[in-house]
Amino acid sequence: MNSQAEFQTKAFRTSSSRPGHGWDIWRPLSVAEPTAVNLRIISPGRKTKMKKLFFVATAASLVFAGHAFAHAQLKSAVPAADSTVKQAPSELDLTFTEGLNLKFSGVKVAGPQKAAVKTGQGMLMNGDSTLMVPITDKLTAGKYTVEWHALSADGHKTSGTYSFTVAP
Ligand SMILES: [Cu+2]
Repeated sequence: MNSQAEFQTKAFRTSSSRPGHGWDIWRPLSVAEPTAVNLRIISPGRKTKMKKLFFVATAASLVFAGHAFAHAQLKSAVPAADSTVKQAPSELDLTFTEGLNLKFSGVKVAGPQKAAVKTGQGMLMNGDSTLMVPITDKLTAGKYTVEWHALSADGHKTSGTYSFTVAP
């Protein structure tokens, strides 16, 4: 190698390894435009972190989606939905999948010919997940519809309707 070729090689190496020179290496990185340069600065460790973040975000969205179906749904009732009872109940027990906020939870009961049934002050039992509502009217034979609304302790509203029949 002659001395001039050696000098040129050194000069090239020097200029391309100096910050501020060799713009193809030190060009500004753009997040919106993933380039080979961008990908190169993401170390294997950072890739793993991003994978973890993606996993956490996916899991979180699944949890939220699942929760939309989970909060304060009616689990069971006494008298049970679609049941026929011989004895007129003196109270309704509605058990939910979550604890309720009593102030914003309650029932409306309608009897045959949609006549309103008088109910007393509801109360919560069973870790606030069972709403007990006294029935002040004496229920006669017929089909009764319970329209319930609930506010769960986590602040979500749900509502629903079920019926039972009194057949002494
Ligand atoms: Cu909820």
